[in-house]
Amino acid sequence: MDAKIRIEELKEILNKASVEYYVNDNPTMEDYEYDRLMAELIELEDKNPELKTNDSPTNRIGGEVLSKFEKVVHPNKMMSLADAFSYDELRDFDKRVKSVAPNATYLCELKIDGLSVSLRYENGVLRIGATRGNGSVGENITHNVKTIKSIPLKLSEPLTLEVRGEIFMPRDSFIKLNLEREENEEELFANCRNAAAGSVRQLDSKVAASRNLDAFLYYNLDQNVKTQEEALTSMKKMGFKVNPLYKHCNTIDDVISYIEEMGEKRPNLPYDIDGIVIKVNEMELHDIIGETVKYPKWAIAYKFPPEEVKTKLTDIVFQVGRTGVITPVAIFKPVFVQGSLISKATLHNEDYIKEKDIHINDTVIIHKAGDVIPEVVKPVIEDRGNDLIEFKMIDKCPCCHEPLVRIEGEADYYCLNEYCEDKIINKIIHFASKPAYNIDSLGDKLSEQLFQAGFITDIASIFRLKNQYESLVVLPGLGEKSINHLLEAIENSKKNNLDLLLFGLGIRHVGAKASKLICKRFKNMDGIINAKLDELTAIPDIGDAIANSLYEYMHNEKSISLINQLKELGLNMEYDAGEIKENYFTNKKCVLTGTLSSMGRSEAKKLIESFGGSLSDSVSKKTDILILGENPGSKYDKAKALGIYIMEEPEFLEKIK
Ligand code: 1X8
Repeated sequence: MDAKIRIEELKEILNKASVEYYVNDNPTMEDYEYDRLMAELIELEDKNPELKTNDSPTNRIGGEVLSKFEKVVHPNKMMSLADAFSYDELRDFDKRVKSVAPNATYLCELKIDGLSVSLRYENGVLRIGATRGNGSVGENITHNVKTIKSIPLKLSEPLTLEVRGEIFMPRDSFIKLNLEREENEEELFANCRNAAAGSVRQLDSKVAASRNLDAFLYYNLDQNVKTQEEALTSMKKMGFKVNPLYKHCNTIDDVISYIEEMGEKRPNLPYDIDGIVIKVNEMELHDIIGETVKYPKWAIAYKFPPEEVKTKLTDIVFQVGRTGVITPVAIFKPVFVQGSLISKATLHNEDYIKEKDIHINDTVIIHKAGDVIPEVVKPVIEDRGNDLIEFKMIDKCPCCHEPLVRIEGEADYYCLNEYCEDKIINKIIHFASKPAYNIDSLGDKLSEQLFQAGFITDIASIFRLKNQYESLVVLPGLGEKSINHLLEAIENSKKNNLDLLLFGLGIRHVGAKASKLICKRFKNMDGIINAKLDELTAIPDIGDAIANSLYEYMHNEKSISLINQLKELGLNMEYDAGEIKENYFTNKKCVLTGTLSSMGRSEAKKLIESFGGSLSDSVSKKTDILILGENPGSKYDKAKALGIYIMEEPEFLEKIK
């Protein structure tokens, strides 16, 4: 048979089977048969490359590698939505709508927590997939969009149109991905949204193809339809995946009932949602109601309050930190909270547990503080059974069994045994970690393995590993390649700036920020060793606790011996302050939420710091600027509530020049 005819035939069969499988949840073909036909198509296209077209399902496999993302100008601006955080705000929205369009009704849809995408089809063939970017200009991610199996590469009719929707990663794919990353000691994604965004922003489409992304479509910009509901049903007919949980509501009270109902469904959905989108259903009213520069006035996003989930607290265990501090940790039945599966949370100390009246076997409420760190909010008293076990603080170290000591005026218990294994291993892990000495490829698991095998005994021994090459390469799971990689990373790290070393030493109370301030003041390690106590407390933002702890550390024989060994091993002992140029960001405290399209978080941080500003993780009253990326999290809501200046990406790029 003519290759061209067979290719067309295969494309049609495979694309149809894909729609049934991925869009309609209605498999019509055995996997085996699908794979066999796909293999035939790949072979035919390999032999006849001129016959490979944009709509070929072989595009799903990925393989295209770009050197950079191209910009795409959106023919129609991609607006964001105004947010509502309460039912009162929704009722205000309803009043505003009804004042100009008394007959309006609403279409309510789930607000998918992913990233917005615009898809352009020409004559029925997918040509461009683009991110929202700043609304006017996005990035061309067509190569990755084509790997998303529920997005049709070809429509059944030769239509030219733009549709919009949300690319997301289902929760189970996200869990699987993070498990794999954990195994490979790669950085974990914080939630489904970040994982989806990280996958779509890959130059190599094979990566996106391996990530099991999915997409719901919810806007159709080019079909003449009378209502939003009709837009959804017509998109569904064209082969797009449309979320079925939408509802047409005649009144704002109906809208609120729908929100309540979806709020209850939310924890059990297979994907993350962060709210409900409410749109005026009648298209002809959209123009009458109008829009602001940023938002359409005919739609609003109701944002769910931070998710709180109930689970059973099954045990309280104890961890020994690098300073010897003993931390009780709650173990509970694993639950999904705002995009990640969690099974434990710190309980801080004995007083905290007593104050909150937390018992083993309590049902507890869990949420994420600042959107990231899981926290036990409180026990549910009315759910208590007769199996409660009262919490008891231990009096011996769970690792080395030495008696614990509670320091006067402090809530914490400490293990003071400097040979306690857990303490040593956690010191080493902290030293090598990203925010500290940042030794790439010496992750937690490898640190622990090398400690257990006796190769690493303290921080200095990391830099002597190179003398044991022959014994290292035969360790299970390692080998020449990974050992070379590790030793190279260790050698490279020796050039690190002094503040990373000071923080890496793990001196109690001396965090990353304090380390920088101290290094700035004393310039080199000898200056810090010889610093007087009053010179330390004179540094702005360095309090008595930090100063005393540092002073004590620097007057301890063992610490000095460690520092001398590190000096001999060739670690940099000088602080390079970098040249601070002054600009708008000098002395400004910034927080970033969402993803910037022009740079990663660490690059933004470096830039801000080069001008003498700072970038921290959470919003507080002291924050000066919230830098707003794409798909912001709850930091945005908090900043708005605190009246903090919100800076969008174009302004950030302008001011950071
Ligand atoms: C954003 C989203 C919309 C919808 C669902 N999820 C989102 N993240 C929807 O309309 N069903 S609309 C939207 C926007 O306009 N920025």
